[in-house]
Amino acid sequence: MDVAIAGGGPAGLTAAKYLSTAGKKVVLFERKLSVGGGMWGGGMAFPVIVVRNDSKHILEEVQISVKDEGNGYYSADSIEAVTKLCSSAIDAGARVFNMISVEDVLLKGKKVNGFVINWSAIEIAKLHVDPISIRANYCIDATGHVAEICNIVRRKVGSLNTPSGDLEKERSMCAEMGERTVVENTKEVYPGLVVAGMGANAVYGAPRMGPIFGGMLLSGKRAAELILKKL
Ligand code: 48F
Repeated sequence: MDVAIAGGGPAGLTAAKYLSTAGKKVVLFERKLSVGGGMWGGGMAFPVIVVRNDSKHILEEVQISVKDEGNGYYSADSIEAVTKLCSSAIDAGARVFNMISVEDVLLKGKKVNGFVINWSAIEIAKLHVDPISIRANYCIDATGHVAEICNIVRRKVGSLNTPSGDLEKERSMCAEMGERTVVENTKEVYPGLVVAGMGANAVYGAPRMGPIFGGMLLSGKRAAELILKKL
């Protein structure tokens, strides 16, 4: 593959959409039965998400209706947002697999070179079944707060491209700051591995956010742009 993505939340789906639209061969693995991650639940399970005017174009590009709430804030239906974002990625050519967990990475020299994957059901049941691997020129960690793939790489190689070399601690909620930093922190955290979405703030020690999702969308787009420059 050109790009393999771990996690089908807003950041992973947006990255898949832009990379596929640019003609890249993209695969996305989602552990759960459904993609969408934290986006389904909107804010406190009311199916509404909020974005700012800097990201609403990403929703509009895939025909998601947005409502002007004033002061530069817009709302959208979270169910419509997940479903249209995912179908736009698939329409553009991305292959999305649900119920598959990324459990490890392939390392070639000092570069992440693909994922080791297994069925989530096997993982959950703790069955002794060997996984398979897939090669990709670039990988994206879009696993959310847990930043699972960055944690795996950190354990394997000892040091990431962060100020301390380690994963920093995610900071407490500050939506305004988090919306900005999640885009700034979307980086190649180790050669071949870009971290996007909430994982980017978790890895670089920036704040979490509430039901504001524009930063996640912009982060997914930025991950795609970073990778497109390299491929
Ligand atoms: O958590 P998630 O929605 O990540 P995101 O795209 O967006 C974060 C927001 O939803 C929210 C927020 C908004 O302010 O803070 O939290 O950064 O989606 C991550 C997806 O990755 C899947 C997980 O099931 C979820 O759907 N996932 C996690 N680990 C793995 C995985 C794994 N090892 N393999 C495959 N999928």
